[in-house]
Amino acid sequence: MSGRHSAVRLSHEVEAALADGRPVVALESTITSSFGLPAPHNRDCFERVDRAIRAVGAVPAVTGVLDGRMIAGVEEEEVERILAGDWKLAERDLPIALARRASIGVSTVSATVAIAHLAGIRTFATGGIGGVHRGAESSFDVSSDLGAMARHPVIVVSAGAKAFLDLPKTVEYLETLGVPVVGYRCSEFPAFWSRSSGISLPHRADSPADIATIATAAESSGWSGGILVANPIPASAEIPSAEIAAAIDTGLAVAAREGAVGPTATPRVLAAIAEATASRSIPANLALAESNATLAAQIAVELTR
Ligand code: PSU
Ligand code: MN
Repeated sequence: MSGRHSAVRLSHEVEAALADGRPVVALESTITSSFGLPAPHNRDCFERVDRAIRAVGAVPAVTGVLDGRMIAGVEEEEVERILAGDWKLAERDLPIALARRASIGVSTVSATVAIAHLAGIRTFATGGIGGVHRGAESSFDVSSDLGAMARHPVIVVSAGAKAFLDLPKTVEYLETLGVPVVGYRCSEFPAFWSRSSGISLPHRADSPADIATIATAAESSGWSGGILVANPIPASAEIPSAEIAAAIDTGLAVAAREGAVGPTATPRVLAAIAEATASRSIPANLALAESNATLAAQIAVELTR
């Protein structure tokens, strides 16, 4: 079992799919760890996303670090370990996790695009990307997800960025980095739990085939980085922005009071928002992750045509 780059261990299923040129969708493992969702919702998310990708005819490739190696795809008996991962790995943490032969590490968006790139996987489904945090003008807290998307040629399908971030600054920063952002059947940057943010996007695509064509054109234009596809949460699962706004304020206040900074900030705010919405934020999170998985799989299928 060795990837196109032997640094990445592929599951048997992912290895066979890549060798045959069949569609594969990378997944991050932070969202399905306790950093992203409380048990048992993390397992539920894992299973729903897995099923959604297979239903379209693609193969899911969960990324992370296992027994000192980067992985893309898990074997059946490894699922429990990846769900229980307790080291959140951004791209810059991968060298340390490998050097220390970490038993288990879960990948954020930045680590996932790095691993997918090495493994030759072009499409990735997540929930929401990390971005520019509110107050970044003093804290300088800007997720490494943004820079990683500019460096790795992977199509990232997300429901925008989590609305507790500074969404206008996140969109500006993506422009600065030169990352193409395409709204899927929408003209506004989605706000994770809500479909709209009031921030207009310059480009939209109305079919998976259109996105695949844009990705191919990006390559021929010499762009060596990725593309962000912004796919709004399904309307049936949406939480109105006025309602989620209050929960976000509470969540940010809790995280600030507890001094949650750096990699602990995002998990703490997510958990506090879940509390503040009496867990209503969780089914919304699962629905958007599933919807992103379906779209990513459809794009992956188009890319293999
Ligand atoms: N979105 C979620 N849950 C999560 C994350 C995003 O709904 O757990 C994770 C992703 O792995 C993302 C990371 O890459 O948070 C960003 O963390 P930070 O803000 O520390 O860069
Ligand atoms: Mn950060």
